[in-house]
Amino acid sequence: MSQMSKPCRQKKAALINDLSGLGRCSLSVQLPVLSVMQVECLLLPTCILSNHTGYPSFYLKDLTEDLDGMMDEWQKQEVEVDAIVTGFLSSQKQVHHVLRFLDLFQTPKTLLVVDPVMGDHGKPYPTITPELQNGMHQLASRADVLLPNLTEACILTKTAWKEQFSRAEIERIAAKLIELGANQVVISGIEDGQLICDCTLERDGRPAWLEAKKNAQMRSGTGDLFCAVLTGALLQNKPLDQAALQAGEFVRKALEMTQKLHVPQEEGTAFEMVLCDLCSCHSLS
Ligand code: PXL
Repeated sequence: MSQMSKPCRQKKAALINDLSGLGRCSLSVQLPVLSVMQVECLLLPTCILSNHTGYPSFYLKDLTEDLDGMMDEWQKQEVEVDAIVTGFLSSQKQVHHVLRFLDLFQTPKTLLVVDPVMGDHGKPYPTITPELQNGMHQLASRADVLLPNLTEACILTKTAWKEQFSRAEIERIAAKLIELGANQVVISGIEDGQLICDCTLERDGRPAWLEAKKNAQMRSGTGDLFCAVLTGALLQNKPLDQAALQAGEFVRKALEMTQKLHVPQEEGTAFEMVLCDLCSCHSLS
């Protein structure tokens, strides 16, 4: 068969996350990132918020009751995806819907990326209940790639929070996340003095560290950006360490630009200013 007649296919990802109107997080950052990385995105919004929960108040419209109807229609359309990416869930009930989504659309070839969105800086987000923590635990156990920040990694492994962890301690936490069932783990955005680090661990592998000089304060939405770039890179068949490196570099550059622009903390990361860095044309295979 000639090269010309070889069938080509664009990669597809289902994004299960909230839609926050203000503050640049979740679907509103993941969609542009993955689109520019040439991935077709199918969106399953878990809830709609006026703004993310880091603002002093927020309006939340829960879409739990709508998820089954959306999935049923997707099933009728015989939707097939290369990746499923999960993020912010508003309740334990939504975990059950995500598990049903996996039963319907996950195949042995599907990459399941779980971002167990639950908290930051040692504190759970205001929407997190003990039941939802248990649900996230269940979802994390099924992940091909699990992407917690250090707060979420501690919640999932029932590790008491403290301001400073040694690298050996963090590696043990990563190992516990693998024991939980995840195949690959990246604990991202670990602040270590003047450094910002990511710890990666693959099942049967050894922990590896990526580190860069901290160039700006962390902001909400950086985990969502990291997750989207990493997923896009994995869908371009890059190995985990390279994908994490690309994701980390993108977030750092976006944060640096955000600082230069004096963007208020709540308004998140001005990733739009560096989005074109991700835009290289890849030939289809
Ligand atoms: O960036 C994580 C995130 C996602 N979705 C909502 C949030 C947050 C963090 O605050 O509030 C609604």
